[in-house]
Amino acid sequence: MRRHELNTHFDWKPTRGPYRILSEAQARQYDEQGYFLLEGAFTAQELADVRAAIDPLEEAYEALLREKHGGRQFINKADAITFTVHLVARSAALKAFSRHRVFSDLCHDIMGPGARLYWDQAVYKKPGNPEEFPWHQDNGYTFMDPQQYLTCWVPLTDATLDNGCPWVAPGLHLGGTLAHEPTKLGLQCVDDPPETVAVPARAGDVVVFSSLTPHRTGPNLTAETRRSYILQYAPDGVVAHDPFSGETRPANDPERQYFVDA
Ligand SMILES: O=C(O)CCC(=O)C(=O)O
Repeated sequence: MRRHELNTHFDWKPTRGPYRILSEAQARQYDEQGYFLLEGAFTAQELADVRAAIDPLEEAYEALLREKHGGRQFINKADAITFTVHLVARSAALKAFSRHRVFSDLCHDIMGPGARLYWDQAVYKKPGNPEEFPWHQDNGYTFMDPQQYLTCWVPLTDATLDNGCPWVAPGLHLGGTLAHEPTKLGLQCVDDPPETVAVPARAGDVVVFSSLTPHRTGPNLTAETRRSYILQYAPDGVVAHDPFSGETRPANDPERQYFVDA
């Protein structure tokens, strides 16, 4: 494991109470291990509405992937895994969901006031996909400064060991962003972490982790699609380093990078 070249200095910024939604134990786990599972955050109706908004957009994206890109584009692969991005800009229901009290409270507790939505994407892992999605930190894809932001991995169907639930490598967030190498399945920062934990989660839960927590998901060996919606939040003023051009830009697009607190 090596540091990312832009990670020249890093100090973990711990959560600070009083908390709106985190228990003391969850706050400690987030700070020490880089993740926790928030159980029962959403109702079945809320999830059904989110899924009804996402499914047609994902289906249209996969059709486009087949027609225009021969079934492959970057880390997307038709019939295996799709990443359908920036859905809040196309769905009022998803925009409202991204500002749900659960998320604004998590942002408040973990980053303080004034957080913005940074990124949203649905990740659908298709039936019988034998491939993992490799170990990475979210900050390894686009380097954000400050490096610490929040990822909420929301299972829309139960995420299990058999269908590709997340795994995390606790503790490695404390060193900041690691160097990532390309593989045929995605960027990878570590091949075989010293400690790993599977985080199966039910529809309605949120797997909450840092942009610096290495994570992977396993194969989907079942006959059903594993559906997740990933929402990421960052402090106002965060700057994105474009990995291709090296240019920097603020993450404040009014269409999809708005403040989440009411
Ligand atoms: O949900 C997945 O299967 C992998 C997605 C992921 O880890 C990510 O988008 O950072």
